[in-house]
Amino acid sequence: MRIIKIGFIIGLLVLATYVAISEMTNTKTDDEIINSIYSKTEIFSKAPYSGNTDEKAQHVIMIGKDSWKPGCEENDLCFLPYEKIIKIGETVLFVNEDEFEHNVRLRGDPNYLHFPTDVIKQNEYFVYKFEENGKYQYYCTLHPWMEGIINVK
Ligand SMILES: [Cu+2]
Repeated sequence: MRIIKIGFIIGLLVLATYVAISEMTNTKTDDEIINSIYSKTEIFSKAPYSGNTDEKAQHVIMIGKDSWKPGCEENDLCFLPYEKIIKIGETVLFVNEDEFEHNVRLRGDPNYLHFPTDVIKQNEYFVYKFEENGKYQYYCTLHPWMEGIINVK
């Protein structure tokens, strides 16, 4: 009887450990997200949207689901993460996970970070390399409540 109880407790512990580990691995790193996107699509050569570089990105910014609706800004969930700290010369991959089109433009700059189009469709990407340090505040012109910061140090 006692052995059965101990066996049951060990079984529960193993299960709890398994659940905890799979929870942890669900949170993907930027590297994992970038590698999985690059393995699915040749974004450098075939992307309808490009930024200012063909280099592989080191960082990801997601355009969050439902950010076309006002309200995402209350919890900084429009661009994810709201603020990203990167180094000079690093490249950011922007991914539109929303079902609506969006764009990315720096405050005080009439140009978009991507071309030739002014919108990024669902599940489309572009890459942008930041060559100079500074705090880059950007937003979506279609949904001006969508804001984010890239802090290049
Ligand atoms: Cu938008």
